[in-house]
Amino acid sequence: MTRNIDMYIDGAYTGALSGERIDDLNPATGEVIGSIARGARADVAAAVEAATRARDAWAATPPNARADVLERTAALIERNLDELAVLESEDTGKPVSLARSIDIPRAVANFRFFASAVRQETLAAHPMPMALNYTQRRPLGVVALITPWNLPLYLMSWKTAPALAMGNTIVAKPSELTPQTATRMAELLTAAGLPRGVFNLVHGYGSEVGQPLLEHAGVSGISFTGGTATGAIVAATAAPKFKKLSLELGGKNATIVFADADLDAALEGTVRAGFANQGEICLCGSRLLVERSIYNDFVRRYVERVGALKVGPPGAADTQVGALISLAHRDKVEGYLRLAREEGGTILCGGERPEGLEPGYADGAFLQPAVVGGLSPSCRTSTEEIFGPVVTVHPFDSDGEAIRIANGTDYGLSASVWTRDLRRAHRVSEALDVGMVWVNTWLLRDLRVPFGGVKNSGVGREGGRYSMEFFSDSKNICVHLGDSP
Ligand code: TXE
Repeated sequence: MTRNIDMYIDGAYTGALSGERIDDLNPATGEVIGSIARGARADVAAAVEAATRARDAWAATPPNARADVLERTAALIERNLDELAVLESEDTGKPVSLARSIDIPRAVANFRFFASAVRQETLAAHPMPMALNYTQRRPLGVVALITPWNLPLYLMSWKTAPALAMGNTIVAKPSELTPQTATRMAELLTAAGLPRGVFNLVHGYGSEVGQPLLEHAGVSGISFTGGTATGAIVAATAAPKFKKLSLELGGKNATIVFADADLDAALEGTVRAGFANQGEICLCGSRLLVERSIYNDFVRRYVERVGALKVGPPGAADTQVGALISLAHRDKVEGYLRLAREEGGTILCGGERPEGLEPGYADGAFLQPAVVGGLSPSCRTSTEEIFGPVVTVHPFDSDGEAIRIANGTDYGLSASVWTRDLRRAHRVSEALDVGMVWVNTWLLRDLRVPFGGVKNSGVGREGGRYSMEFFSDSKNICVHLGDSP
């Protein structure tokens, strides 16, 4: 029984004007679980028109009233956590347990955080001897939110909450591979009291729906998360039209383990960093750099732990690694494992399609997590984003060498550093060309901090006041206070 996954425009679900639809596949079983409205340019136009009609009234809604809607949305997402976790897992192949513990709770947190942030928002004043300057913040207007398939509700809510908090209206486009939770979120926003037309959702392929959305003159700002290649298309389309743009793109993040680290903690943290969400997180530590004096022993223990990760049906409680997002993506990852061998690497564990999965999962996009040794840090396998359960391991002999290897890719998103020497931790962290560094941990998130990367990992920052500033324009008003003009 496949369900209709429709677009949400002007407060109502709707199919595409063309009547065309796309299959929504469950990557763990290969089954068609839904029929997605295949939007196109005309549907984007209808969505932007609805957002434009709703724009001024929502902008004029007092921040506390906007915050109330966000808080009610958070409560509704929390109340529907189990259902949303299953939908998320069906679309992505990730373990239900991961969606229940990370993806959906983080969506709740995103809405709560920005509800609180907008209630507390303060604006600047700059007094002069004969004048007073004060800063106002105004919404951008209609914004486009375009999100990827790896953390669907987590990232859609991360953009939707601040955009609404700052008074914008929205046309959102989730990945065509993972449409379900964003579609359900639209309904929950309405149930929370969001007026019709403030949040609109279009489904379809990037080239058929995403591109027209970028091009639409009624869209003032674009927040995009996805691949670097697509990010370049988004930038090339938006820049000449002077639309405000935030780009969160790919990564090839280094995890650096020094000999003096708490190695048990480092083992735990680096396995999670490498393979959480099947390695399909832009922040995953896909390059493991280990100080030579402990390299053999640490890598032996690491390979043992990775080899023991339970790959299985997403619904099983003990599954740690679910299915990749699609068979095509698994092919891409397997292609990189072939390249790894061609480049002189040795597969130390994993990289095979698991045998003996329960009936119904034999056609799923499963792959055993792989660790690859013996590669040059500068080869393609070690420097290109694979975005799957593959980690390359590399020895280093000095802080300087570790920094050079870590900085030796076109990406610059994040890194983690494991050491007990905090002077070294600060020194190495400052030397890494990335947007975010974790020391003796990974993916510990405070929603106030700036999130984003450098180089091919993107432009701009989201999170806390960075999101609020992105989703608004500031205006300075200078008032002369003297008698004489
Ligand atoms: O991203 P895409 P996907 C990386 C990772 C992954 C690659 C592809 O390398 O393999 O991106 O993942 C829409 N105009 N990351 O397919 O293709 C598309 O429909 C407008 C890192 O998710 O970039 C989808 O909704 N929109 C990333 C969104 O863009 C377009 C997390 C992302 O699609 C478009 C996920 C166009 N021309 C993947 N073409 C991270 N940094 O978190 C596509 N889209």
